[in-house]
Amino acid sequence: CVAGALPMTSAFAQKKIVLGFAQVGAESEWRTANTESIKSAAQEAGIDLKFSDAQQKQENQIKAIRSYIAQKVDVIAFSPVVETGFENVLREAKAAKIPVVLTDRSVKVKDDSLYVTFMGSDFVEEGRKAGRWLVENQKGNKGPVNIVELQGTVGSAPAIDRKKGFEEIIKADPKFKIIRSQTGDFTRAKGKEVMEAFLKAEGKNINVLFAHNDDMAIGAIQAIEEAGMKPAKDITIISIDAVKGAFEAMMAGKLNVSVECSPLLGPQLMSAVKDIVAGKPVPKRIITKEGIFPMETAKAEFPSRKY
Ligand code: GYE
Repeated sequence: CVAGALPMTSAFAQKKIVLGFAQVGAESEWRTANTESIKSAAQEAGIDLKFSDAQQKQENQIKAIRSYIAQKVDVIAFSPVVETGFENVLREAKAAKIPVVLTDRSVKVKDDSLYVTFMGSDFVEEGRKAGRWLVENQKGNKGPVNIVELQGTVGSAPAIDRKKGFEEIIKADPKFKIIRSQTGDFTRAKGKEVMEAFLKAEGKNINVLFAHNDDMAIGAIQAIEEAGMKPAKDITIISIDAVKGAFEAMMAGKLNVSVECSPLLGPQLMSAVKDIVAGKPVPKRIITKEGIFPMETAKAEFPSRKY
């Protein structure tokens, strides 16, 4: 011990901040990277993290949040599976004076004092980016351009908003037609299954696949190959997230483009949690910055990808 310095005994050491985090599940590569980012950032920040996985079920998530309230954690953070139905549990947290941070996905509530901040991507803009890429890609093609859509989890912010942004752009030209649209719940298995059904019903009619995430696109690629067609050639494929699996598919010439959605929210979550506990103001909305990666850029970008 340096002379004069106080030893860090428990009496002097600062109490660790306790953060309860209610995760959506482990449905995708994106989610795995998000969980990893949160866990490692908590460790680095010296925050005591209580972590739960809701397996994509809202009821599990509500249960987890209630248990964090009962444990009197300092801050609760969660990524809401769906947009609606969280009002009651958010009111309970507020009554217990536990601040709530939304990460990744948002909720629809009338009273926005029920959470401190929402940090995450602009999903509508991601949908628009996907749409703009398609419009540019199909320039000079008279059409019709028949699109099938694999939606994310029903009622989730990214599924609702990505659809909205994409439609907003493509509706400017009537040659674009969404001929089938169904949920694949953001998973590879479901993406494959639903694409098989699309192929059975529409076959060679399908010109474009818009998948709300890379995992569903990767599942669909398998279905397309098994149907004897060439992904990214016979069917143009657009997806969202830009996870490593998507880069691999692009480098293999099987996926045309992926719009970036960063899951690396851990560091900014921990810094917001510290600010909140210290009583510092935090902005109500923290937007993640992201780009778009067409197939041609995949090889050059791949080595620097972090998820
Ligand atoms: O795009 C998808 C994941 O909420 C942004 O959830 C997230 C989405 C992501 O399962 O892969």
